[in-house]
Amino acid sequence: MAGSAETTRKSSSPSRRARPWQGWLIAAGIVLIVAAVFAPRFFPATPDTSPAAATLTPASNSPAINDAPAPGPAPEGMAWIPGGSYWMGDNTFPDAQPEHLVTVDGFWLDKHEVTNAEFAKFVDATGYVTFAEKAPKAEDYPGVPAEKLVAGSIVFTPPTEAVPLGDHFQWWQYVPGACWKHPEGPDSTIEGREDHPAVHVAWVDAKAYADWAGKRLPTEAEWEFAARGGLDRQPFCWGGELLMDGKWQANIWQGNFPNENAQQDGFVRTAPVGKYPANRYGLVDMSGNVWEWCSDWYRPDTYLHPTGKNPVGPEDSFDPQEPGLPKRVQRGGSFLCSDMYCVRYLPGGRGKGEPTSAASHIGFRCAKSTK
Ligand SMILES: [Ca+2]
Ligand SMILES: [Ca+2]
Repeated sequence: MAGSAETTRKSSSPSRRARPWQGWLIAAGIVLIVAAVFAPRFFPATPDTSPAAATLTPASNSPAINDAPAPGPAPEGMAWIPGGSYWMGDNTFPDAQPEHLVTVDGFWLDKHEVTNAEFAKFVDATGYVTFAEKAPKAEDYPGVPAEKLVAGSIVFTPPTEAVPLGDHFQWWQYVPGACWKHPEGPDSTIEGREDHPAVHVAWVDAKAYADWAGKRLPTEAEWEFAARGGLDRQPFCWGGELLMDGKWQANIWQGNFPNENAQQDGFVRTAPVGKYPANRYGLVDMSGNVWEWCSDWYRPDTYLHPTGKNPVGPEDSFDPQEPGLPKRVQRGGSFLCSDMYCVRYLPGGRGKGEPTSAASHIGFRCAKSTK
């Protein structure tokens, strides 16, 4: 200790006479300072295109929800979503980070998922046949025997015992004849479920419905803005806690997935739309019940290239889990989501599906622009 104190004392003492090498040091220091100040003006650095550079930090910005009133009376069944800036994403999901500031214009959004009754009107008016109702074409499935090429869809078929969660074939089954009119297969019906969300609707079917209705599918950014209901980076559409006053706020899954559904929220499969409280924009079932198609292509790295205002997603799709299959975004999770298996019922969670794929937990709702 004594030695170091001595050294400090010596070095902090002003020297009486500068030595020649000290002068050179001072001159070199001045040159370096001047270079540091002026060099960037003449030699600009390569633009930093890293995600961190493209993304504003959450601490420095706050969302700004537009306060302009709705531009007119709401179309039937739709809510005014005012638009504004918000933090999109959820850093707890690998494909929903980084959280980044996004701006969307105001728009209309269906208050609830499109119901069986609504979908039936579309089919009655147009004679539309959904993808799940069409037999797969032999040329699309070379080598598959003709007797196997039957129309159908994927139905949640829970096992009776606990199974490893890494193998979804343990609870998903291709059921011939399953479609929106027969959600669990040919022997099932939507009678009595007219106010449940339509399921087994592929992206192409949802778009056809939206076109017929004079609407469109929401972008992923619009969907998440609406789901958050003006709340800033809250984990749930309704706030910070899973239950409010001890009550479930969404139709998801309770119990051991996939074999035991404790149905504390009252429903094993789909629930009638609007069984749970609406969020601040008057929207119901933005979490759970059924997944909802968005217009965007899916990529896990979408948020690494944020575009700021009214983003419409990437120009192409890539899913590392199935590289050859282009996929569209789904949002909101379903009645099968739980903290044990699929937490993607959170407003920032993302899902994905091939545009002609359907299942018993996939539906949609529509948006409409103001112009
Ligand atoms: Ca449930
Ligand atoms: Ca939903």
